[in-house]
Amino acid sequence: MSGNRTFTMVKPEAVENSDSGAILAKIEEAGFRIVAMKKLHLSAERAGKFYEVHNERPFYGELVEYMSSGPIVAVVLEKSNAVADFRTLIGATDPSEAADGTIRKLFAESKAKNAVHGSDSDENAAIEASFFFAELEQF
Ligand code: IDP
Ligand code: MG
Repeated sequence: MSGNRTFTMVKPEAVENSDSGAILAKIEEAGFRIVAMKKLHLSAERAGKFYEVHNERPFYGELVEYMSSGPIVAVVLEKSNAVADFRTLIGATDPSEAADGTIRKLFAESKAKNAVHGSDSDENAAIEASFFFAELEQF
């Protein structure tokens, strides 16, 4: 393996806006290698499970509704320092606070509809990748 891994999703509003390709191009240009990828529509139940760690937060219901509102693109990525470098590439959760040139600055609509997910630790990246992909689907 040439690096470590992170997990991302292109979120429903970015898929709907036909931004998936442009977002994936930015990700590859930044040196990330695509290890696994698929487009799918999460049920509210599956979205709720993915974001279970946030179930006490006031925005949890809105987040689950949004993430199950349309198809997403789920992607496992590989690069050295993958988790931290990907968080830098996507920018702050709220696009109004995201640095210029970041994916959220370029493509996000709001703090809720913020274009992409990014794992927050190596441990969660592995859990999130295995939520969507079997070991045999990751190259
Ligand atoms: P992150 O995606 O930057 O790691 P988290 O705090 O883990 O941010 O929140 C998960 C997701 O929940 C965010 O990406 C965003 O879609 C949504 N979210 C976070 N904070 C808010 C909020 O204050 N209002 C609405 N949605 C939010
Ligand atoms: Mg997070």
